[in-house]
Amino acid sequence: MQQTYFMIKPEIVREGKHVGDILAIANRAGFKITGLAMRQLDRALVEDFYGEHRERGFYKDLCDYICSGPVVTIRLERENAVAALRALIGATNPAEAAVGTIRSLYGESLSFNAVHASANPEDAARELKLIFG
Ligand code: FUP
Repeated sequence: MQQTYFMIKPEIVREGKHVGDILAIANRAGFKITGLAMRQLDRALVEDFYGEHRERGFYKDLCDYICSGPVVTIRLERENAVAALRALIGATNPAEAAVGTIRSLYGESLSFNAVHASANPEDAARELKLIFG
């Protein structure tokens, strides 16, 4: 069994209509939810979380956006969880995400793409530690 970090981003939480649908998609794909909380993340934590993007032009806007309201933080467990969840959410840009993926269903744009999932097992371990301690 492998664990990964999944996060439902502020615009979806603010709208309040699709959080359950997104969790159900994960459950139907065989993921077990082993941690779940709706949280307003601290700015410093978010800057650390997205630290690999610190030098990129979109970093400040990305941090502003993730801090703009509560997110749903989720720990998921499954065999091959990291790769399986990345496949389930689809490409970073919803316009390029495969039909039926979470970002194709609920993402608005590259900047507002509904959800986050850890990119690799090292990131999963780091992100789970940051968020769940
Ligand atoms: P992903 O791993 O799919 O979440 O994508 P990245 O780590 O490359 O990017 C992290 C977040 O930055 C994305 F979810 C969206 C945002 N982003 C932008 O806003 N603009 C860009 O050009 C690239 C990424």
